[in-house]
Amino acid sequence: MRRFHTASDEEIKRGETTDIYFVRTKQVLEAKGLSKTHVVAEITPGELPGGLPWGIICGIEEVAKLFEDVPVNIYAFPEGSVFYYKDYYGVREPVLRIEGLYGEFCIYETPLLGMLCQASGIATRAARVKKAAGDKPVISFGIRRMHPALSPMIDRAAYIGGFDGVSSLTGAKAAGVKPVGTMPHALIIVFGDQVKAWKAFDEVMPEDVPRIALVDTYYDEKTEALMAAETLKDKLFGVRLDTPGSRKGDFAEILREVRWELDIRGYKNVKIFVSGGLNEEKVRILSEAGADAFGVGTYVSNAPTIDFAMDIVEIDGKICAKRGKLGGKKEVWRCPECLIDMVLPYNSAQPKCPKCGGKTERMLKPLIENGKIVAELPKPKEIRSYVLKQLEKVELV
Ligand code: PCP
Repeated sequence: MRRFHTASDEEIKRGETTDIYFVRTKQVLEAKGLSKTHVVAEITPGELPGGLPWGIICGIEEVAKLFEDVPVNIYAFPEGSVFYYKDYYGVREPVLRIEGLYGEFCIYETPLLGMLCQASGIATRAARVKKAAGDKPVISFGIRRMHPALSPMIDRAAYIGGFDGVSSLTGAKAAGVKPVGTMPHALIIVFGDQVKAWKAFDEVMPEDVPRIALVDTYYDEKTEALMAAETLKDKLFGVRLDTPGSRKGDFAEILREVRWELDIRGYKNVKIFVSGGLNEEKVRILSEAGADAFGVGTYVSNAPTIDFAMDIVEIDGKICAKRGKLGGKKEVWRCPECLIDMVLPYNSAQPKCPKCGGKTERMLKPLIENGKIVAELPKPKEIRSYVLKQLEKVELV
């Protein structure tokens, strides 16, 4: 009997989260002796949500685990790679290619797309928020907005996208980092007194937990921020403003006031952490207004999915395609300097970068060979560094 309405690892691995029409397709092909048809299938993105100029591919490690022991070959963009809806010449770019007997993998199209569409949507929004925040820390606070079964995937994708930390225990484990957090309003309300709550937090928490006092529960943020500074003195690392929408008004102005009042009294070292209803635009504005760190939840954990689709482009070596898609096996060549892509028929010569004339590299790298994972699956920390490097070369618009 299922405790929660979530699929187990075993059910996902057996392909039981698939759509019924793939099960029926397999039955028909088997009945008509066509399930051993060798196909080449490619995964391409539709237009990115809101017409975004680029995305971050995420979920590749899970795809590798899904196809482990499935006798096919898969070539994919390395996890964390920037991808585009269309290449430099306007050709839609495949981010993953599967080669094998269609009957062996047809039921896995649904979970495959699910793993890429959601995680890439989250990583893409996280990368945009991180780019808006620059070097300032951004923490993922969004698990409470989504089903808890997804917490490892959501926080891992936010971290890979460039976030500096995540709040959930399972998410931190999946990202290979320690969970990050401050204190909830509940702590202050149970004490019924913010000063008693801050002092208790300081007395009980181990040294390595930064003393970040929540300063918007009962009084004005400016007042509570000074109370926190006078209460914890040099032990106060920062104050968190999670100002309720009804009181937010000009949040940037509130921030400047808090900064001024702390500085004029010598609390220049006290950081200002903001959270609640943040998106990339608000992060940019509040950063300019003096915020030192951000807690971002819904905007990232509930990010729109990327509209990836899988299409067969070769049958038994013969080129084919449905309307709206381009037939034949392709390669994506990228200039690592300009992050410019060119999609070419597979056997085409290696092109030069149309912008800098530099050497290009293949992006569809071996992931699975005959069911065996052949790619080094990097740690989330390494993938995050790869993403941050690429973010230096792309613009938000
Ligand atoms: C929550 C948390 C973040 C909010 C939610 C998540 O605040 O502290 O600020 O961010 P989002 O708005 O981007 O989804 P509350 O539930 O108001 O407060 P508490 O911190 O007391 O849990």
